Order: sequence, then C-alpha cells, then structure tokens
Amino acid sequence: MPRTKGGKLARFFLDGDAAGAISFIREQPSQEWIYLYQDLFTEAMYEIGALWERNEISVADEHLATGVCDYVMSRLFQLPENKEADKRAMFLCLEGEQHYLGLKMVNHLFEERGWETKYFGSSLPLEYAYATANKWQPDVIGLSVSIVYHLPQLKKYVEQLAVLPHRPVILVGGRLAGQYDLVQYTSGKCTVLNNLIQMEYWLKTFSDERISSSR
Ligand code: B12
Repeated sequence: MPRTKGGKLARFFLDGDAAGAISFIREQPSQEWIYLYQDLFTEAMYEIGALWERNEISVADEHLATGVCDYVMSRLFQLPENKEADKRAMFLCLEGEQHYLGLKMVNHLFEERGWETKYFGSSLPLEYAYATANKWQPDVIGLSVSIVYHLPQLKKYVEQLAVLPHRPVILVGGRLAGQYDLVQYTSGKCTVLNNLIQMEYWLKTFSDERISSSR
C-alpha cells in the first residue's frame, strides 16, 4: 500500500482510474492548485519515475499514468473569469524535450494569477519560439528542461531569446533546475526556479515591482 498522498495518486494513475484520481484529489483538505500540483501531482509522477527506474512498472504503465495525469489536470483546472491582460507569458519545452507536464502546471498557475499565456507543450524549435515571441512580445518566456543532453539547446534558447528587442524575462525550470548551476551555464541571462514555491515567490516579487514602478 502506498504511504504518501503522492504515492496514492500514482496508484490511480497507474490503474488508469481517472474517476478515482479525481475523487481522491477532491477529498484533499486544501484545494489550492499550488499545493495540489507540488505535493500531489509532482510527487505522483516522481514516484512513477522511481518505479519505472526500478523496473517495477513497464513503459506501457508509465504511458497510461502520464495520459491519466494529463487528462485529470485538464479536467479539473478551471480558467479564472477575470484576466488582467497586461501581463503575458509563453511556455515551451526545448526542441526534443518531451517532458511537458511540469510546464503545463506552471502555465496553469500563471493563468490562475491572471496572466495571459500561450502554452506550447513539448519540443518547440527555437526559430518558431523566437518568431512567436518577437510578434506576441510576452513579458516572460518560460523554458523547461528535464534531460541532460538537452542542456546545449538550453544555452542556445536562452542566449537568443534573452536578446529579443523587447527584452523578456527568461525563466528556466524542470527536473534539472535543482541539479546544475543553470544560471552560470547560461551566463546569467535567465532566472532559474527549482520548484513551484520558488515560482510563486518570483511571481509575487514581479507583481510588487510592477506596482511600485507604476506609482
Ligand atoms: C512521464 C515521463 C516521461 C514521459 C513524458 C510525458 C510528458 N508528457 O511529460 C515520456 C514517456 C515521453 C518520457 C520519455 C523519456 N524519459 Co521520462 N520521465 C517521465 C517521468 C516518469 C515523469 C515526468 C513528470 O511528469 N514529472 C512530474 C513533473 C511535474 O515534474 P518536473 O518536470 O520536474 O516539473 C516540476 C518542476 O521541475 C517545475 N518546472 C518544470 N518545468 C518548469 C518550467 C518553469 C519555467 C518553471 C518555473 C518551473 C518548471 O514545475 C513542475 C512542478 O512541480 C520522469 C520521472 C521524474 N522524476 O520526473 C521520467 C524521467 C524524467 N524520464 C527519463 C528518461 C530517461 C526518459 C527517456 C530518455 C526514456 C527513453 N529511453 O526514451 C525519454 C526522453 C524523452 C525526451 N526526449 O524528452 C529519466 C531521466 C533520467 C536522466 N538521468 O536523465 C526519468 C527521471 C525517469 C527515471 N527515473 O529514469 N518520460
């Protein structure tokens, strides 16, 4: 029997039981998305990674769990009614990077806080990311990286996107964020956030700075 809440949620995902997963999530004492994403969904998927690494589940089990996780997130997350359309962010995974669930959570949390967002999911080649950002002019571009052999791509993306004429803030997160010094790796041209709690703090500081600079 799984002992943690993340472990219990992982069981529903692995059983392909979306209805069970939804009821379990709805029973949680806090329904705040930051908590649900950080302590339940992320933990559940990390647990699935650990089971996969130990060969206790197959690739098919992991694919089913990923599909159910994605479905449950889309099913439960509601867009806020009032958007302040003055803050824009776009989110993408580097070319070749398929791990998009974490980025999808980040996109939802920005939306929940009233940002207008564009979420591109997995593997967006740099030329398209650059062209879209140049046209849409987001304040923030969020990149996600999970696999070590994508790090050289990260350097290229950050270097090119950071010098867009409107000078967006480049945020970097993902599984590797806490494992390597990505700020130094990208010559200090991005802000690295290791988890959703750091992201929330960064968002608050960004909004406070905006309010004080508009006074
Ligand atoms: C599901 C999964 C897959 C799915 C991805 C599905 C999807 N749509 O995302 C599929 C099957 C495609 C896949 C493929 C592979 N995977 Co995989 N995968 C996983 C697994 C089990 C879960 C990933 C996940 O969703 N995690 C949960 C999310 C929420 O966590 P997260 O990404 O870290 O995001 C959090 C933060 O980092 C942050 N964040 C993320 N992005 C951003 C961005 C910004 C801007 C900010 C602020 C924050 C932020 O917010 C999130 C919220 O907490 C992990 C295990 C693990 N530990 O993560 C392995 C894992 C990452 N995969 C692994 C491997 C090896 C692979 C493959 C190479 C397997 C293969 N041989 O083909 C391929 C590579 C594919 C590729 N080219 O990208 C290894 C990596 C090991 C290593 N040392 O590099 C892991 C760790 C599994 C393992 N234990 O061995 N995988």
